[in-house]
This record gives sequence, structure tokens and C-alpha cells, in this order.
Amino acid sequence: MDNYGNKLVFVGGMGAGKTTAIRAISDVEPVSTDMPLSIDATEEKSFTTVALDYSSIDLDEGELLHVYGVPGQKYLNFMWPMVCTGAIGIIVLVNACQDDAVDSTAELLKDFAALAPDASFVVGVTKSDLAPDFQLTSFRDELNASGYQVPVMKVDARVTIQVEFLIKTLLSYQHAGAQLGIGAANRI
Ligand SMILES: Nc1nc2c(ncn2[C@@H]2O[C@H](COP(=O)(O)OP(=O)(O)OP(=O)(O)O)[C@@H](O)[C@H]2O)c(=O)[nH]1
Ligand SMILES: [Mg+2]
Repeated sequence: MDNYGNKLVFVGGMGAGKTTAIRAISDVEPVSTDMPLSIDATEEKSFTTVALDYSSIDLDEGELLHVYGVPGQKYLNFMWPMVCTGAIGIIVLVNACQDDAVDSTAELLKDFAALAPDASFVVGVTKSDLAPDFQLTSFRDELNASGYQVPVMKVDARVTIQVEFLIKTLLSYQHAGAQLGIGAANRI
């Protein structure tokens, strides 16, 4: 396989915070393909990614990371394989306010493990401040019970230090050679 360098990809549903997270950690102005939302626009969310996000960061002085984001909207999922080719790590963002947070995370892990078989994974749960009933431990247990053993943590995509911590967690798993749990491998 071609060498794509240290390529990480943020994935997740619409509004999970992919573009926001990439902007929060960028050393440079990110490449963005956000377009105005014609329907479902709110005061908080009026743009959506239609192709990809891209930026580069020097996380720990020396190692350049190439960071991409995919569109969350399903009808744009033809972009997913193109963006994910050669990724060493996939960051799944999921909105804590979603009723089907576990199922949609499991589906994303399954889909992206197929697209980036060599990648390590981490799950970041955004918007937990807006979901007072959200329980991280239950979420993690249910994901494990579905066959996905993967690091899971809360993250506010707007907060640089939290997004950096998520990426550092992913990289430490990646350096340790960790990939999705056995259960997940059986499901793909
Ligand atoms: N309250 C709150 N808002 C958040 C949090 N994380 C992200 N947001 C907001 O949620 C919105 C996320 O929007 P985007 O970053 O465009 O989402 P996206 O995943 O790129 O969406 P698509 O490109 O449409 O797939 C932004 O308005 C963020 O400010 C969080 O933890 N708490
Ligand atoms: Mg986006």
C-alpha cells in the first residue's frame, strides 16, 4: 500500500463535531468544504461538510499528522473510501443526544473497519453537556456487548486540549498495535 504518512480521519454522523474538532486542533487554516444547510439548519448548525475536511498538525513537536474529516450525511458516503484510504487511525465522533448512539457507533465501527482495515479506533462522545442522562459507562458496556472493544471517552469538539487528548489516546493504541476487538473482527 502507498505510504500516506500519519493519516487520521474523523468520522461520525451529521453534527457530531468532526469539522469543529479539526478546526480546534489545526496549526493552519483547515481545508473545508462546508456548505450552507438548506434544510434542518439551526442557529448552532448552519453548515455541513460536502466532500472532506483536511488539516495538518504537529501534535508533539516533530511528528506531522494529516487529519481528515468525512461528510456525516449518508448520501455523501461515496467519499468515505476515498478519504479513508491508508488511514492509520479513525476517530469516531458520536452525539450523546442521539437515541441510537450505541447502534450508530457500532455501525460506524463496522463500516470504517472494512474501509481502513489497518487502522486503530477511538470513540469520542460529543455534546454530553446537552445530554444529562448520558452514561459513559453504560454506553461503553453496550458497545463492548455488541462486540466492539475500543477506547471510549467524552469530548467537547470545541475544546482543543480534549480533542488532542483523544488523538493521543488513539496514537498510543496505534503504537501498541491495537485494533478493534476480536468480536468486531468476527462481525465484519
Ligand atoms: N454543546 C456542545 N456543542 C458541541 C460539542 N461538540 C461540538 N459542538 C457543536 O456541534 C456542532 C458540530 O458541527 P460540525 O463540526 O459542523 O459537525 P460535523 O460532524 O462536521 O457535521 P457534518 O459535516 O454535517 O457531517 C458545532 O456547532 C459545535 O460547536 C459539545 O461537546 N457540546
Ligand atoms: Mg463537517
